[in-house]
Amino acid sequence: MKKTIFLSAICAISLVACKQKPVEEPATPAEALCSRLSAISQKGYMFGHQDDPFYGITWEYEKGRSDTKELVGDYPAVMGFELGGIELGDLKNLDSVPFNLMREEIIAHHQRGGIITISWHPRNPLNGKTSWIESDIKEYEQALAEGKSADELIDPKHTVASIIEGGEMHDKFVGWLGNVTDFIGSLKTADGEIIPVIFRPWHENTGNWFWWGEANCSADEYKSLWNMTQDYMEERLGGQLVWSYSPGPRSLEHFLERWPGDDRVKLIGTDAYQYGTDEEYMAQLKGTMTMMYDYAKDRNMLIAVTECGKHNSTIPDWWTRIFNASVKDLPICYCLPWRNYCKEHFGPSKETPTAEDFKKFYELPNTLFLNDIKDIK
Ligand code: BMA
Repeated sequence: MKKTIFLSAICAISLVACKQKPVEEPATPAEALCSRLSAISQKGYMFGHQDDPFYGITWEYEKGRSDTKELVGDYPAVMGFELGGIELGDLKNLDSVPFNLMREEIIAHHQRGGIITISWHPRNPLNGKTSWIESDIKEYEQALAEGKSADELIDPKHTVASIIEGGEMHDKFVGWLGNVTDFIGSLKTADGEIIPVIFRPWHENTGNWFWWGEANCSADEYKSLWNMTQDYMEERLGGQLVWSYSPGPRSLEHFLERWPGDDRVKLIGTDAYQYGTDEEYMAQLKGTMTMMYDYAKDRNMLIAVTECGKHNSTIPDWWTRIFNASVKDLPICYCLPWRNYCKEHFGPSKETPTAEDFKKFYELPNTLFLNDIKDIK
């Protein structure tokens, strides 16, 4: 159902932010996507969903299916895809999604007028394990405690240092970047149109669970990692990517500690999952997004809730009372609940206790699904 256009205080805020950009023809697909995102954020925020076309709570790989569409009759406006595994040339990602199918679904979503965002949970180039480092650190510390010498062991916290310029894994890692770049570079329609992508590497870096997390590398090492990734990919993909940075900062100072730089990021966001009480989550989400908006608004940057959700939520009105209430007054351009699969879910589905509330969320004038945005250029 087409929704009425939402004009309220947030539009006024967005219009002010938007005015700063001189009206000129966007030169690259990424610039065109940025101006599209900013036009969309004047109408409301897009609903997105990770891995939406591949599987849901009760099904897998059935062409055309989508938990979102089956509940409300429309696709998410944004779809999120994950590249973990591509670095080694795997045929399927870490969640078993075949990369060839991923490419097909990305092209299909682009052609129906939707927007694509990509995350990457690469393996650890130093010890061959996963992005998640906590158990590697425990094992390492235990081995030291048992009397093993540090020389015989691999210190997992050395990972970032090992891959930046001068590190022993640098060349290997550049090869990994090559595989990521080749995949994203292959995202084109049959007539050669380049598909722009919101790319969100090295996310949640204010946490310690990934090898690029803040306890596992210095701020300078993190920034070198970001710059190396961005410079390599920009040189080869030339304006296909909208660079998105998504930490979970406690304050502006904390946010700025590892900030790659105003010239390096176009979209700022946070990954916001509810673990605590409703009130805590709402205050934290609103507070973080307000802080990010304060930073973004004078710099012609966009803001989004780059991942979100409540794990297997049984709070019946989570979407309207908790999520929408926290972000509705801010000009975020999208939110991206994480994936639904048989073991856990964060997104909507007719099988969940939040299904009826999601239908209300869909009807809100400020929530945008594919049909609401497909014609906004
Ligand atoms: C995480 C979890 C994992 C998954 C990863 C990458 O947050 O959903 O199961 O492998 O994202 O998609």
